[in-house]
Order: sequence, then structure tokens, then C-alpha cells
Amino acid sequence: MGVYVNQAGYLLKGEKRAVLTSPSGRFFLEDEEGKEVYRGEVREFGFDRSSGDQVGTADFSEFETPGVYRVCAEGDAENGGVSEKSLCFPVGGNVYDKLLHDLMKAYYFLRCGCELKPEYAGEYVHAACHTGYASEWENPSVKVEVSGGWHDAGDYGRYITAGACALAHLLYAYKMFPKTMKELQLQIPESGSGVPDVLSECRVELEWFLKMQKSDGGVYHKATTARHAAFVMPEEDREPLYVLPVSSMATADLAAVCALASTIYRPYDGAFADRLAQAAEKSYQWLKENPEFLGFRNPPGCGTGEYGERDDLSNRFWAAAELYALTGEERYHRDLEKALEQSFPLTALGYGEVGGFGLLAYLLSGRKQKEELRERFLEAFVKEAAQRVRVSESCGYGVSMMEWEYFWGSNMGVMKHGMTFAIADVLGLEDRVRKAAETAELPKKWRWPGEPEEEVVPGPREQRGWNMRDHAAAQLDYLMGLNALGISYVTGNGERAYNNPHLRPAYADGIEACMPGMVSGGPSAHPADPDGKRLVPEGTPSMKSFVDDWRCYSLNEITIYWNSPAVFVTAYLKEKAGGR
Ligand code: 9MR
Ligand code: ZN
Repeated sequence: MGVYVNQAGYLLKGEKRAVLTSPSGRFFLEDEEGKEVYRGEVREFGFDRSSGDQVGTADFSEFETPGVYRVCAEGDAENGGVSEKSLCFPVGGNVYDKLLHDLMKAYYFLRCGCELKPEYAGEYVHAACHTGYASEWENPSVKVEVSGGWHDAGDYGRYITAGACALAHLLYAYKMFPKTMKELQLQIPESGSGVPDVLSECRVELEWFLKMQKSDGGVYHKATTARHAAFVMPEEDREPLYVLPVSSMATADLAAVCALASTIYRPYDGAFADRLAQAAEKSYQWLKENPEFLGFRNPPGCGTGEYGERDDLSNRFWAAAELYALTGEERYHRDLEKALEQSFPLTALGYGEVGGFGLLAYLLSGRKQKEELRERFLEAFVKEAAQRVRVSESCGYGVSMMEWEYFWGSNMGVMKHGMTFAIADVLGLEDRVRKAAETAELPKKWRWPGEPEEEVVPGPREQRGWNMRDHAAAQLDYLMGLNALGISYVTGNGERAYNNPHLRPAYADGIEACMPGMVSGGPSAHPADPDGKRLVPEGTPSMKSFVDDWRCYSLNEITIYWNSPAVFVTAYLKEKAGGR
């Protein structure tokens, strides 16, 4: 039997729950001295498909006394009344401070091209890495200086579309939750300069973006070695570096992100804001001159991340929307409207599909908006959030994931749904979402090619009546341990946090504890690496298909765009709570 909680803790106001795999009976809350401080009845949910368990909820939302507690399930007389206890967790107004700090500080640990010094990195130091010139893959005599930015993930590659996604999450978090994001102190080399640390950290990636732009505005898709390095420290990876050919996705994403960043950095550094705006316009010009989709496939001999896409429709839309937000010029408005004539997912917040960023750009621009467009975008977020409410009501853990949605990097899915709830709240759509959720339908099962259709029998549904904030919080609860394995998926955060990511420096530095703040990709019902397949037996329920093993890249890697939606959701909850 398990009693699962958010190991980072619970804010004073709002939903507080534990999930129990003994679905009925009574529970109580015990303080650090073992004294009972609250008592309640377990609310039975029934069979939860993602975990394969019968589950129930211990709801202690009304308990608002700061402290450190455990949830205890009262044992029955048959086993002598022995109770099962959860891990310890705090309740209080600042429980997410360390988490948010660590999630954002993780980017410092991923910096490339510079030394990580003990003043900022503690024991997780390393020498400057990947500082040599890179050769153009197709024309190696052309050398370019592209040092800097963040390592993408467990590997040492640097990829524009992945970086754009992470930057979009972080910069929109800054834009939408300014108090929290501005106050965040990261102890990085730029701290104390008068610029918020979050912006200093993001500038590291933006400066690298600017280096990846060619003189004609086209943007190299990525900068990597030919193959992923061995599990060595970054400065020991001395294979030749390459920049890979321009893609229209990378070019559009750079235009979008630089336009977005330009406005944000303007109050702190006008010259940098100008450089960003010029870069955005230049790449946009390239897009106009190259209207055809220019995709990306790894050329023979190159085995690093591909980040290929089937089209660039959402990327071009996003670029037009951000340039409209930046300049207010009608030509960009026309372009974004034109881009909408073709179909792509409007609310996506990923590294491939980026439409949702375009919607945010438009809705938050403060520029003249067409009423019908505005309404269409709002309605798109309403529909998406309502469907995600419906999904979370069908999960005993309150997670907005169908049992078949646990793929490689599932934690990003969970956090993106958290973002959707947060966005719906900020845009004032809560009532509309609640109403739409009553009749919303579950998403249609994604099928492997050739997989036969089967009748989907809807499982239990618990209409919890949560607001957007509570739905968003439930996604973070899951990440932080309120899941069927009772694991916190953020290193160094929570009593039982995973510790062995597929992350080269974390392995090669020989230090037992992983650097804090790294978000694992999380469970996948279809492990795509040999170790994962062996270590997670076939038939394991989705939510339990995880193993904390550094070899398993499809289950336990980290990436810059898995941390960033967690930053967004945590910052939202903190800003919304205002210290309570
Ligand atoms: O998340 C990506 C997954 O869906 C792909 O199947 C996989 C294989 O190409 O790549 C994953 O992305 C990785 C990228 O290629 C390189 N950096 C780390 C990314 C996360 O594992
Ligand atoms: Zn590096």
C-alpha cells in the first residue's frame, strides 16, 4: 500500500491531497512530533488506468497550519491497526521557493562554452567546454564561432528549436508572472548587475542564438559533434564541432524568440534589445524570401538529435505573431492571418508545434487585435483546457494524461497541461473552461501505424470542481511525488527524489548527489532504449514505467525544455499564491 504526496509540499491555500492505494477508510495528518492534527475520510476513486491501482484521495485542503507533516492511512483492525505513512512534506507559503530556484538554476549547470566556478556551481564545477570553431557540415572550410548557450540535455548538443521552446516557456513565465520571476536570485556570475537573474541566464542562450544566424538571416539548425559524446565531462568532449544546415523551423523560431526577447530586455539594455529586434527582422526577411518548407534530416554520418518536423506552419505563424507584437506593423498581422489558413494545432507549447506561443504573443501584445481572431484564440485555449480538465478527472491522481499518453518525455506533457491551465487562468477563461469541461470529450487514442481500433470504455470520472489553479497544482503534485511510484522527478527536491539521470556531467563528475533541479523525462509506456525495455517489464502500467537509471535515455534523461514548463507552472503557483 502506498500513500503518495507532493514531497515539495503544499501552499497554504488551495487543494491539498494525498493519493492512497487503499481506496477507503480514514486518514489522519501527523505533525513532526507524531501528534494527530487533522482527520478525514478517504474518498474512493476506483480503478486508475494509468497506474493499474485502486486508489482513493485523502483531501486535507482545509488544513492551513504551516508545518511539516505526514499523511497516515488508518490501518484496519485485521492488521492490528497499523497505519501506512507518507513521506514528510511541508505546508506553508514558501514551499516552492527552493524548487523554483533549483529548476531555474539548472540552466546555469547546463551552460556551454564557459567554466563553471565553485562560487556559483558549488562542487559541480567544470572547465570551459566546446569552445573551438565549428565547421559547416556541408562545407567544412567555412568556420564559425558558435560557443555558448546551454547543453540541450543529457547530450552536449545545442539545437535551435529546442532552445526556442525552452526560452519561450521561460520568457513567457517572466512576462506573465513578473514579480516571482524578477525576484528569483540564482547566484550566477551576473547576479547583482541590476538585471534580473532569470534574464541574465536566458541571455546566455540568446547570445548563442545570435551566433547561429547567418549573414542572410537563415539559422543553422544545430551545433553538435558528429555523434553523441561518451559519458565524459563536457571539456573532455573534444570531437570536432559542426553547424548543421539552415532549416526554416530554426529560422522562424529564432525570429520569434528574438522578437519576444527584444521587448523584455528593452528596459535593461537598449542596445541588446536592438540587436534582438534586428536579428528577428532579418530572419523574418529570410522567411519571406524562402517561402518553401526547408526541413531538417540528419545527413549521413551525423547521429545527434534531429528535431525534424514535417512542416513549418506553426513556426512561421509564431514568428509573424511575435513580430507583430514587437512592431505593431500591419504586414505581420496580415502574415499571421494568412498563416492561419493552413491547419496546425493552435494551442501547442512544444519544440515542434509552437502555435500556442503565437497565440500568447497576439493575445498579450497590447496591439490592435481583430475581435474575431482574439475570440478564436481564446476559444482554442478554452477547448484545450476543458479537455485537459476532463482527462484529469478520469485519473485517480488528478494528472491530465491518458494512460496511453506516456511517451518519451511524458513529464513535459504533464507540465505543458499545467501551463495550459495557468494560461487559461491568466486569460480569465476559468468559467468558460469549467462549463466546457462538463461536455468535453476525452482525446482519441493515438495509435501506432496499423494498430486496430478498439472500443474505449470510459473509466471512473471524479468531477472535483477544481479551479484552474488547482488543476495546475495537481500537475506539479504529480511531478513532485504524488504518483504511483512515489518518486519526485526533480533532483535534490523531495525526500525521495530520483538521482541518476541520463546526464553526462552528473555521471562523469563522480559526485553521488546529482546537481539539484533537473527534471527527468519520466515514465514511458514504450521505452525506446534497450536498458529501459529490459528494466521495465512489458505490461507495466504507464505511470510506473520508469526506472532511475542513468543508462535509460528514453525514461530518465533531462532536457532544457522539460525544466522550462516546470518553471512556468511553479512560478504561476507562487505568483498566484502571493506568499500564502
Ligand atoms: O525526445 C526525443 C524523442 O521523442 C526522439 O524519439 C529521440 C530520438 O531522436 O530524441 C529525443 O530528443 C532528444 C534529442 O534528439 C537530443 N537531445 C535529447 C533529447 C531528449 O532525449
Ligand atoms: Zn559545452
